[in-house]
Amino acid sequence: MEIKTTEQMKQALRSKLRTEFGSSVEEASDERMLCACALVLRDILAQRGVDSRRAVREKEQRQVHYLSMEFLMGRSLAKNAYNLGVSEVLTQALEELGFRAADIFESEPDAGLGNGGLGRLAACYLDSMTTLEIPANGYSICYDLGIFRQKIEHGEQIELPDTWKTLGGKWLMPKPQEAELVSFGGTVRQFWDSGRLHAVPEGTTSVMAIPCDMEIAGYGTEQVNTLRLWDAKALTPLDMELFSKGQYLRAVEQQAMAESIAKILYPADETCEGKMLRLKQQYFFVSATMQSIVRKHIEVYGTVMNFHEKNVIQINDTHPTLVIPELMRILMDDAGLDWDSAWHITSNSVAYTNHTVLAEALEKWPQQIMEVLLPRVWEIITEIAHRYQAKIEAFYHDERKTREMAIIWDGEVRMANLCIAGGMAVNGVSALHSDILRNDVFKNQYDMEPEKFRNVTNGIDHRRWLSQINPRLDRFVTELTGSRAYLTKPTELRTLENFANDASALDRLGEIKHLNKLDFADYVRRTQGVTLNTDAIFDVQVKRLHEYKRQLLNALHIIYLYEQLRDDPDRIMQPQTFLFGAKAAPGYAVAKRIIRLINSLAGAINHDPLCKDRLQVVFLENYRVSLAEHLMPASEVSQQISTAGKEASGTGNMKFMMNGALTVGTLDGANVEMHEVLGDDNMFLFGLHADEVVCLKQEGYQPRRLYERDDTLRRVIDRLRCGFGDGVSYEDLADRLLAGDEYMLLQDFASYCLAEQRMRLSYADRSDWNRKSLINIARSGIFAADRAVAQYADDIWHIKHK
Ligand code: 26V
Repeated sequence: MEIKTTEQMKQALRSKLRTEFGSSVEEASDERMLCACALVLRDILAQRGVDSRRAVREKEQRQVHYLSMEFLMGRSLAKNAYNLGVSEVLTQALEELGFRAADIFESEPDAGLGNGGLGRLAACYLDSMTTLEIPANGYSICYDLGIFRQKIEHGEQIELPDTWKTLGGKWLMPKPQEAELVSFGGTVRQFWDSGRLHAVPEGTTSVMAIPCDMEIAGYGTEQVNTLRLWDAKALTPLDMELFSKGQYLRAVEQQAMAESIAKILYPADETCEGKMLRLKQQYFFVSATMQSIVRKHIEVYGTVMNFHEKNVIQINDTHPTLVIPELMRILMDDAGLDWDSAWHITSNSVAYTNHTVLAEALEKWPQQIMEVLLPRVWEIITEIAHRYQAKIEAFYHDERKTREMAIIWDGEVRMANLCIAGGMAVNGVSALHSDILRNDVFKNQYDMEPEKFRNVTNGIDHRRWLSQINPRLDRFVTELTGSRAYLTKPTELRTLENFANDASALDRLGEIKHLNKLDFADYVRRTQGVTLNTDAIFDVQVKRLHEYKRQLLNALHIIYLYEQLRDDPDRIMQPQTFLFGAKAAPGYAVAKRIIRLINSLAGAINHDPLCKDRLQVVFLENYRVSLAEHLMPASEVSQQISTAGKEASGTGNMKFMMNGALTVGTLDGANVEMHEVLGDDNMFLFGLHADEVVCLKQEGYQPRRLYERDDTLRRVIDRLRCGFGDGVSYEDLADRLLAGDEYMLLQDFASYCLAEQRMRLSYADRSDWNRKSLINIARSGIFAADRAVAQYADDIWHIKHK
């Protein structure tokens, strides 16, 4: 049934409530109504999905398969309604049925199947790939529990399970008839037959992978793509043989083992050493995905020989690296190809995106675990490693390079090296990051095969991150640019600059920001019971908590302001409200201490009458996609202050810019490209550049010298040691800075304080500030995911797009 009018929507909702829940409209709670909405839209999506897939088969189109351990989808109701063009009728229908539409949208849980930037990027790209009419599918795991919910108790992070599926699962369509079997362990028996070496696994344990599909709508297109999430099920509910022998626990053990695979998303940011379950997750989703792709390919083409012409496998970081040996395995063991043919197909199908240069984050797996868990895959990896080594030796004749570039070394498998060896392309996610990959992290590989290396600067879904979440700004843009063309042509935002000297337009922009701040303050009061000072600058740092992102530097600066105020209580100053949001990996002790510190600092400042209406610090609990959606429109200052060279790109930076916040930041990741379009006038840069960081490290960085020489800095660090009146000392953090300060906070401290000061000064001239804000929005179009995805399609996937 087509749904075009409010009446039709009401009818569809009523009927869903009756048939799915045996409920009338009057009986339905908000949650139940939310489910009805999801099911109504899912029906439309499912129908379009069938048509889209048929078209791909009939036209024999080339397809993209985007593999990622994480898709941080957030909420889907508003998104799907927007893309299907039924936002207004849905809102209207809900209101007429006696519900508050806003409450229904707000009652949807986030699908938090990701940790941070990497997972959110995958979600934004699904939207753009579909909007650009690229036949594309995402693949991941259907985690029972997404990223943990964060509570703050006595200033400390508490982790709670995230049971998103009860409501969020309504978008999923289980397809048990398309299940695949994934095998672990056992041994490999090899034998020669008909002139070919056969490999047959024996004594393996199998787990069933059941696809749960989420259909993805695009904007302004009938096309629908699929996000396929694999759920894990045991082959049999229990082992009857053991059961009848009375061994009840062992009888259900295998089932529990199988189903633990899709139980929970790893909260990353810890090294994977010895995490057997994580490797099981990786192979489980990779193997199921590749079997499913090859099976469908053969259904259409009857051969695997043209696999690489019809499919491209994009892998999001190294987590799905096992696609390389797995595709080799399927092509050789199942399809009967020889090594060279299988290698030709594989190495022309797979492309790899790198998302970090932090040494501790480059994935390595102990050989032993691989050997035991994946014996056949291990054999194939050994052979790839062997051949790659021969290639390196022939090219370099240099033992040191052979060691550095090796795929297997010292009993470990280096996943990035395997990706570069077995893939057709490698890309970084910002210009600076891609340069660092070429000139430093993967220099040897680059010198040997320069043609493989690319850059694709990240982008965000600007329809979600501007148009949907900031309706006031959306109307402003529409009016001033004279159309809604920016929704599919994000660089149209540029025409806003015609109003850079139009006083009334600038005033209106300031007014929009102010109203958004009031809305956000209202939201924070309702959800957290905290009252924000809406006359203060909203100065925001939201992202995962990590030392390299330097939330601690932000805190040091706040301590500095607080000390200034105590020295001179009559000081006239620009009021500032500092907002933080960040989850720390549960095992990352230092990160948790920094959260504790921010909360201590908030406690002291917010209760000190001296700070009233001048300084405020708020830690926003449980930062997630839906909270970001409330926050971005209200933000005025965006903190992007990582140590230069460490943040691969950042994408939060783009969301802030698009919503008119001004950046205080280092020349790191995509900030560099923001600076290229904005210039010094429209952002507040500070700190060492990436090359200077490297030099200073080489020369020998001595943070203690800075502490001794700089009185201001010394006071701030000493204050950290004393704590903030709640009996907690931060001596450990102070010592960490003095002893090593790996991320050079002390080095950048003075320059950071100056940048903040320049920012406050600029804020005082409101029309000038609004002009800068307008220019930020106007020039943010290049950071749209549509641009990034089009580049992937042109430069890596070689696939047509709208
Ligand atoms: C992982 C780990 C694991 C070991 C301990 C340290 C550590 C630190 C970071 C990570 C995350 C690696 C992957 C990741 O999420 N990268 C992010 O990807 C975003 C999308 O490209 C990008 O914008 C962020 O700059 C980048 O940090």
